[in-house]
Amino acid sequence: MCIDCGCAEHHHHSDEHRHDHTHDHTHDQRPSPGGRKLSIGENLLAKNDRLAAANRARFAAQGLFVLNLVSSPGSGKTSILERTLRDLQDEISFAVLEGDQQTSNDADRIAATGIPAHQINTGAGCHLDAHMVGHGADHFDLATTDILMIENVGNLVCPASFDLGEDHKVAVLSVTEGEDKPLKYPQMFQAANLLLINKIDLLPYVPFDIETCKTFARQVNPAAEILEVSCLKGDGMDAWYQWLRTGLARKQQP
Ligand SMILES: Nc1nc2c(ncn2[C@@H]2O[C@H](COP(=O)(O)OP(=O)(O)OP(=O)(O)O)[C@@H](O)[C@H]2O)c(=O)[nH]1
Ligand SMILES: [Zn+2]
Ligand SMILES: [Zn+2]
Ligand SMILES: [Zn+2]
Repeated sequence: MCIDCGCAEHHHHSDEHRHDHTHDHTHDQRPSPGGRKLSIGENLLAKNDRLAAANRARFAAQGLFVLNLVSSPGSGKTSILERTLRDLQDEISFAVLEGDQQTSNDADRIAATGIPAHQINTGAGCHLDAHMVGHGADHFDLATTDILMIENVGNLVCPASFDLGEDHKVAVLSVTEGEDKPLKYPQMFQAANLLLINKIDLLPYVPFDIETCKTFARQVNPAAEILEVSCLKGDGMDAWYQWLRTGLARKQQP
């Protein structure tokens, strides 16, 4: 976690917000004055982990399969969601939480597919946290939803440290970013069970060695599954859809 960026101190928090959801939290936890920076981070993450556990229990009670999409800005998270929703919406019931610092651009793009979408603006904050997601989920009818997709703020650092109560983090890395990213941002690639290497339609135009990228990704996370996709052209998307179906079936079995 980047304790120094102060990201956690900036996100908006209104004490007047609704609390009709079940997660059990207090709003008065402040790190002790003069405490070490590390203990601020520890406090904050411990609080986040409690709220994430509450989210996870709530989602499990509904048989909801929950994914947290993480990547640097522009890797294609929203584009992948748009295509996935269009292709699978007759088969699977989705809801989408969109995290961005400003604008509702991504939620507007998702809403255009007809799928329920809610935008969370983090202001100066560079990641979603479990508290925001708990409240964000109140906007959906979870009982009739199969998969909740959470698109995190585009950032390869902070979102790695914040559990949202998801089943899996899914990392997206596009071929224009360089094959060394799993080594440079290992926390994120360790935290993600699935890596989507996106924009493979651009491989003829960029010096990106996909096998080297996979080797680096496996170096930091030997268990990760890796799929190559182009959400623009559709290549590889069926394998991703199959991964979604398998995960959902596992979640919904009694
Ligand atoms: N060539 C190509 N372009 C793509 C592909 N997927 C996404 N793009 C383009 O990449 C750009 C960024 O895509 P977005 O879906 O907005 O990326 P994002 O990860 O949601 O971005 P942030 O929310 O800002 O972090 C857009 O111009 C997309 O059209 C792909 O598979 N191939
Ligand atoms: Zn940060
Ligand atoms: Zn996006
Ligand atoms: Zn709250």
